[in-house]
Formats: sequence, C-alpha cells, structure tokens
Amino acid sequence: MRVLLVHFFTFLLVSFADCRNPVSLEDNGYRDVLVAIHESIEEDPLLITRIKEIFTSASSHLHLATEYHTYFNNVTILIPKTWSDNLTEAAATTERFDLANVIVDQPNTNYGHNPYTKQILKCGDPGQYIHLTERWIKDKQFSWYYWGDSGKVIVHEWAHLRWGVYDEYPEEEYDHFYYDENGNVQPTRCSEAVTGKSLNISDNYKECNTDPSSGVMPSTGCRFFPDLDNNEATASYMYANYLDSVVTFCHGNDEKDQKAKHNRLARNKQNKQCCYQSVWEVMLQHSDFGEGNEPAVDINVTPSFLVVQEIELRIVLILDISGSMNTNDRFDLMIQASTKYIGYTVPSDTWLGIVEFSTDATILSYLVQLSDTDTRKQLIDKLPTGTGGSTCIGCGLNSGIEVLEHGWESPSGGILFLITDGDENVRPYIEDVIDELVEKEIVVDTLALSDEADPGLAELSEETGGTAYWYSESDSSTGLHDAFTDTITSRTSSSTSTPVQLSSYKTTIAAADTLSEYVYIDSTIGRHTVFFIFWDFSSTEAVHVVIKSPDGSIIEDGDTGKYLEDYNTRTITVAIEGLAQSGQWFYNITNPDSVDQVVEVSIESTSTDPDADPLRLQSTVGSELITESPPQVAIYATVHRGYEQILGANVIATIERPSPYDPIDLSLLDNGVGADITGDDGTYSGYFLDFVDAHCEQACRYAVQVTADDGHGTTNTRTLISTGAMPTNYDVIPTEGDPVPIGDFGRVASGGSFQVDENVHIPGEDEDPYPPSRISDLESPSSNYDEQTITLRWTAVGDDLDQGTAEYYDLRYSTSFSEILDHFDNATQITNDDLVVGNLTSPLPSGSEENFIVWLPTKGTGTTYYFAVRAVDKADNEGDISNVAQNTIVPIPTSGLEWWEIFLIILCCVLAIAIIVWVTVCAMHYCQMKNKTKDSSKTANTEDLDNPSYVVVY
Ligand SMILES: *[C@@H]1O[C@H](CO)[C@@H](O)[C@H](O)[C@H]1NC(C)=O
Ligand SMILES: *[C@@H]1O[C@H](CO)[C@@H](O)[C@H](O)[C@H]1NC(C)=O
Ligand SMILES: *[C@@H]1O[C@H](CO)[C@@H](O)[C@H](O)[C@H]1NC(C)=O
Ligand SMILES: *[C@@H]1O[C@H](CO)[C@@H](O)[C@H](O)[C@H]1NC(C)=O
Ligand SMILES: [Ca+2]
Ligand SMILES: [Ca+2]
Repeated sequence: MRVLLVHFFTFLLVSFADCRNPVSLEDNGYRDVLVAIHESIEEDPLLITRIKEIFTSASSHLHLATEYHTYFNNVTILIPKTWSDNLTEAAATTERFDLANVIVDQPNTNYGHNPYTKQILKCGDPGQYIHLTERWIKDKQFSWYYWGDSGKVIVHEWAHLRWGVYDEYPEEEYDHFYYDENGNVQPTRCSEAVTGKSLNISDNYKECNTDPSSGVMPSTGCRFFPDLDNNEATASYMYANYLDSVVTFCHGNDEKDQKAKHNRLARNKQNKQCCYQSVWEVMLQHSDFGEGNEPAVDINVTPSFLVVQEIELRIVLILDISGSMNTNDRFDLMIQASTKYIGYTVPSDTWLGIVEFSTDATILSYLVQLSDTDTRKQLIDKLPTGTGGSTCIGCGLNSGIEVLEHGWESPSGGILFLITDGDENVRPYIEDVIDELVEKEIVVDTLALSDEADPGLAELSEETGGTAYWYSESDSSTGLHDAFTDTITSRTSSSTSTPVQLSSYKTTIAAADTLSEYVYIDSTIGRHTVFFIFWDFSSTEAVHVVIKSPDGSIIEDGDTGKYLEDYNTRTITVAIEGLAQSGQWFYNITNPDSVDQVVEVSIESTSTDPDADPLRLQSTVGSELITESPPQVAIYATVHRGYEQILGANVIATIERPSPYDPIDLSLLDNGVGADITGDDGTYSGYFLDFVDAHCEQACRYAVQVTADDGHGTTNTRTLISTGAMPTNYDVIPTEGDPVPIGDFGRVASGGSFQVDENVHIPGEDEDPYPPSRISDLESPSSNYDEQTITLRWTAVGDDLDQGTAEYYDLRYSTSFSEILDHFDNATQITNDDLVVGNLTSPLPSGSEENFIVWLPTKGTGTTYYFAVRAVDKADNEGDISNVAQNTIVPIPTSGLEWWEIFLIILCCVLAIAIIVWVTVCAMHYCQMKNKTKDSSKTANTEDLDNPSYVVVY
C-alpha cells in the first residue's frame, strides 16, 4: 500500500508540474530555462544584459553547489510584444509568460523586492515559478547590499523550484530560536557552524538574553545575524546564501564536512515539510542526481542566451461533425459555444483557424487574426453547418497541424482545441499522430462530449501539455461553455484584458415560470460586462430576459444594440455599455413556452482599469489521468488579484461524476492541511476521494467546476511577512498589514477534468485505504511551571487524508529529539489521564484547531521535552508522524527588580509625563499664535542606501 501511494504521488505531481515550461537536463546542463519579462515592465536593454550576467554567475555557483552535477546550459529570455524588435533574436514559439520558470514582474506586496519561489506542492516536488523584480535585477547596488551575490540568490531559488526544498531560516516569530537537547537556547540556522549575534530588532539591536534558566526564549523581535566576515560555515544555500563562506547545501552525512551538516533541530520549513531530511537528501532523490548524470568538473559552465519576443496565441478549433453529433443537440451546442468563443471570449489579436472532421477533415479557415468585430463575424460564418459520417480524429489533428504550418515558420507552440463525442473508427488514429504533435511541440486541449468520447483524449492532452475537459450532458452541467472559456483564461491570466467569469450555471425553468437571480459586480471589474443566456434547442420560444442595474435602470427585449437574440444558436447576449456599475445586478429569465426549458447562464466581465488586475479565480487538478489504486486527486484553486492573495474566501469545487451518480461538492481550504501545503497563501486545496464504480461507456470521467465568493464575509487581503532569499537586513521585508476586507464578489472557473483508468480499484463502502494526512503544524506555544504543564496546538486532519474526522491521536513525548523522530514507538505515549485539556480519542473534524494541555511527570531544569503526534483512523490506518514541537518547564522569574530600581522607574515615568504635558501645552499655544500651515514632514527614506537604519557588519 505504501509503495503504491508513493508511486501515485510521483505520477500526480510530475504531470501537474508539466503545465509549465519543461527544463531538461543533459550532460549536466539545464536546457531551455525560460525567463519572461511582463508586459508592464518598460523596455530597457539593461534588463536583458543584467539577466545574462546574473545567470552566468548563477551557473558557476550552481556547478559548485551541486558538486559539479548541474549548471545552466542555455536560457531563453522572453520579452513583451510591446518592446521594440531590435532587441529580439527570434519570435517566440512555445514560450509564453504564464509558462515561464522565472518571471520578471512588478513586486508582490508580501515580498517587496525579495526574490522568492512560489511553491504549492509537497517536499521534493517542483515549485511554480521564481519571481524577480525589475529593481532587484537592474539596481545592483541595492540587491547586493541586501541579498549578496545575485548569482547565489538564483541558486537558492532554483533549489526551491527544481528540487522542491524549502527555506532553512525561521518563518514564524516563535521559530527564531529553539532549545537543544541540553536545554540551551540556539538560533535557528543551518549548519550549526554558522556564527553570529542574537540582536533585538525592535529594541535598538541590543543583544538578546539567551540564558535558558531565565525561562523565556529570547523575546519577540530577537533575530540571529550571521557574522558577515570570518564565518566558517560552508552551508547552507537555503539559509544564508549571502555569506561568502556558504558554497553548498546542508547534508545529512556524518562523514562529510561538519561545517555543512544538516541541523535537524532547527525550526524551519525544510525540517517541517521534508520530515527533517537535509536539503541534499531531498536533492539526491531527484533524477538530476541519478544515474546518467555523473558529476563533471572540467566543463565550460557559461550559459548561452536567446532573446525571443512574445507572439499572440494561435488556436485551431477542430470540430467533430460525425453523425453521432446529432444526438442530444451536440452539434448545435458545439456551434453555440464556438460562436460565443469567437465572438467574445478570445482576446483581440489572437490567431484563430477552424477545421471540421468526420470520415475525413476539411479546413474551414486558416489562421485569421481577430482584429475587430467584422473579422469575428466572418469567422463565425465559417463554422460547420451540418453533420454526417464516421470519426477520424487523426484526420482532424493532421489538418490542424496543416493550419498551424500554413504561412508560419513553425507550428511549435500552436494550440489545437479538439471537440469530439466519438470513439475513433477511421485511421489515422490519435496514436498515429501523437508523436508528431509532441515532436512539433503542438499543444492539444480536448473536450470530450459525453462518456462515449474516446478514452485516448486525456492522454493526448497530458502528453502534449494541454488540458482535458469533459462535458457530461447533464441538465446541470456547464462543462461545455466552461471549457471554451478556460482554454483562454488559463493561458492569459497575467493580462488585464482577459475576462473573468462571474456566473456559470444551468437550470430548468418550468413552463410560464420566471427565474430571479442576481450577480455581484465588484469594484475590480466592470468593463466589457456581458450576460449570455442560452435556451433550449428543443424549444421554439426564446426566453425573455430583464436585467436591472444597481441604479435601477432596466435592459430588456427590444433594447436594440444592447439586447441581441440569435435564434439559430439559442443565445441572448446583453453587453453592458462602458463600465458596469458596481453592486448587485438583478435579472429575471422568463420561459414563455408551455414546456419546461433548460437554460444556461454565463456572465463575464473584465478589469475596471486596463492597468490593474481584477480579482481572479483559477483552478487545476493534480492529475488528468488516474492510474494508481487507491485513487486520489488533489484539486487546487487560487484566488488572487495580481500577486496579492485573497484569503478567507469560500471556495467550493463541484465534481461531476459518471452517471447515475450525483455531482459532489468539496470545500477547498487554505489551512495548510493535507493537500494544502501552506496555510494563508491564497491557494485553496483539497483531496477528492469520492470515486464511484460506474459502468462508463468508454472512460470514467470527472469534471471540476470551482466557485469562490465572500461566503462568510471573511474574505480579505493582507500583507503577510514573507521572506524570499534571506536578506542581510530585515528592514527590506514588508511589515505585516491589517486585513483589508474584499466584500461581495463571485467567480467561477473550470478546473478541467480527470479520467480514471479501468484497472484502478475503486474502494467499496467497507474498504478504507486512506490514512489520515500527516499533521505538519504541531507547536507548543507555552508551558506552566506551577501546574507542570505544556500546551500543544495543531490543526486536525481527516479520517481519509484531509477529509472527514480521524478516530484518535497517538501523541508522544521524549526528552530525546532523535527518539521522538526516529523511534516514535519507543517514546512515551500520552493518555487522556495525562491531559488537563483535550481528548485524544475524539479528534475534531479536519481543519479544526486542536488545543491540548499535557501534564508532565517532572518539571525538570534544563530538560527539553519533544512532542510528535499522528492521527489514526477507524480502520487503524496510521497517518505519518508529525513535525516535532518542543518546550521546557522552567520557572518564569517574577519581575526580579530591586525596590530602588522600581522607585527609579516610577520617578522617570512621572517626570516623563510632566514633560509631555508641558510640551503639549506649549505646542498648542504656539500653534494658536502662528496659525502656521502644516509642514508635511517626510518620513525617513528606508531605501536610502547611504544611510541605512542598521547595517550588519562586524
Ligand atoms: C539549448 O540547447 C539545446 C541543445 O543544444 C538546443 O536544442 C536549444 O535550441 C537551445 N536553446 C536555446 C534557447 O539556445
Ligand atoms: C531599438 O529601438 C528603440 C526604439 O525604437 C531605440 O530607442 C533604440 O535606440 C534601438 N536600439 C538599438 C540598439 O538600435
Ligand atoms: C423580477 O420579477 C420579480 C417578481 O415578478 C419582480 O419583483 C422583480 O422586480 C423583477 N426583477 C427584474 C430585474 O425585472
Ligand atoms: C525500543 O524499545 C524496545 C523495548 O523496550 C527495545 O528493545 C529497543 O531497543 C528500543 N529501540 C530503540 C531504538 O531504542
Ligand atoms: Ca494554501
Ligand atoms: Ca481512512
């Protein structure tokens, strides 16, 4: 079972990572690393020059740091369309900003100019991207002052991105220091050989009290500052890469250099997430360090660079018109969705072509650039008009390749969007063309209509780096329109002109009945707001729509120019002129027919300001093809406004399952439990486990739609203290901000689909193959000497990974760190009798906060207690052992002041108050006399490098 699980994860996560630009490693060199510059950055050749310098320096540092295993062989730099082409060496093909490994963009408010890597997957799995700012790259004086050698910073970030390791400096305020096994207070660092001073940044950089018998950890504000000079530690890059002596990562090998030895006791994310393995131990599990990539010392490690310029998306619609497309109005629905897609969803300047196929294929249009309404109309007129024949998917794909190659140098990076309901029955088949598609780097998105569609579609998308969608044809499924929208929005979310979807649902309106609904237009959106209402193809009477704006004005049938009714595609389109007013928009849809009608509603809008990002929801599934038993899939959603993460949102995934099973809702949470690696990072996650043993025609498919809103009125955005690469000086880290409420909003997005291989065993009602997730946030916030107790806190996990409620906790302690970690079963088990607060046999539901107070047998002096816990389920499946929490029980001294000290303090206070009163009175008097205009006094400029508030040099 354990082996299967591990395998499954490898598969799942590798495929998820494939969504971004793949970087290969050959002969020790990384090939085709993609660095992309955002369109909001102004043209400047210096930026390109500096990127080249930084990666050249990074390459030689990387070579040393990885013991000659790797370096950067070549790097592609993608510049925006808006830049002049004299900087360009070639046009982009597969390179796109949203796929880049390294992005250069405006600062993320949480990080300021700190370089950082976005990581949402677990230890050992790749990160999403490295984010650098223009200033960090161009202003060398600034970046070297705070983060040291920029090349070394890239090595630090590359380790996050490539090998999935984490930071080794403390994250949380309480993580800066820890008790070692002798009860001494130690600063969190790796390796332990790093020397330095513990100073209080909120108390004029005074030395901190690190005497363990004082009973208090160094107070809030204490930080450890490594000595910049004469440090002898050789590791770690994940701790303080700016130290000259640091040249490698921490390792777990007793035989090797002790100055780079991993520090298992350090309280950092690497230890918590990677189960106390050193960075090198995690790296060695990556194929970069496997067989076939032996170290090479004497090689040229200077990378080569290619500057390419972004081009517009090239998309070919490949539409199935075989006979079976007549069933269930499939053909009509496909034309309906294509019409909306070409007319509205596809952004201006995109290149679009159309192919139809049945027994063979016909090119209906080569690539045409959508420049205005007329070109859109002309292309809509070229959509297929009738059905008939068999199904030759390979014919459609081949014609798609031909369209991409017609008049273009390379088809590479082009997108084929294949819509089909059929099982292929005429050669060439998918398997006959898939190799050519992969070789030509063409991406294929597939939309399977019904469960009769070919099971090879998911593999086709997976292999080519596209997305697989599924439309179930149920009376509540919006999978068809959502897929069309997602093919665009998932690729262009970095552009402010890409629409967001506010509503997407399907419902049945009874004869002569009216549906009353509303949609909330929040302040981040409002341009190009369009209501689409699709009515039933079996009905001859169009529904009537009435829309009321927040200020009460009405739009209805007959408002020429605003209210468009297209009988052929059963579509009513209402486009709001100018900027749609913020607030609630009510609308009524009336079915005038004498029979029930199935009606689908889709509402889109675009950012208020062309230069500001709107609030967006994006979703993705961990894997599109599930081949391992027991099946499980993680579903991720992010809610964000540019780089600002939106916290506290109500995010629900609705998963459509094979008939006759009902769709199921799954709450996605941002709480750091199970599938969610980091709490409060705007990425909401959850495991879907409700697979069903259905009899599917061709393949059992599941489709995901995600909605986000301000369900509990809790949605907010706030600046969190986040560190990228550790700076020499904390003043460059943004300070934590108060939450800013977001207010009402609504978003909906497709998460794509996944398909379950027929050999996968679906667990029956009486089987439970899923253990609880690992608890990864155990901590001990306090202890009480008089009561002889220690407080523990963690977030509950579920019976099945992060779902449900576990059966009991196995909580243990030891005075030896290695015993609790390496021999958990030998550590002392805590029972309910040892608890002052809490109950080990009745865990709370997954995601709840657990609070326990444990009574310990001895107070001890200088004894450190180490704790770990695991959750166990009803079937006795044991979760993995948690991170280790620690505390001591030492008396907290009372104030400890002599009487004369107290007297002096009081005297000073009295004097101070007297002075303040005197000054205030004088000042008021002065103001009245002069009535002088206020002088706007400037606050000190913290970025003034000539006069830093504090420089760490010893
Ligand atoms: C990188 O190197 C590989 C192998 O030599 C080559 O195929 C590729 O085109 C190069 N890419 C760039 C951007 O130079
Ligand atoms: C490139 O083009 C820009 C704008 O057209 C111009 O300002 C710049 O001088 C050109 N650079 C070179 C090297 O020709
Ligand atoms: C919708 O219908 C209800 C009930 O007839 C009515 O009160 C409401 O004003 C209508 N709303 C709009 C936007 O017309
Ligand atoms: C664990 O405890 C058992 C029984 O007390 C003992 O035999 C074993 O050596 C212990 N293992 C370790 C690693 O301490
Ligand atoms: Ca999260
Ligand atoms: Ca279970």
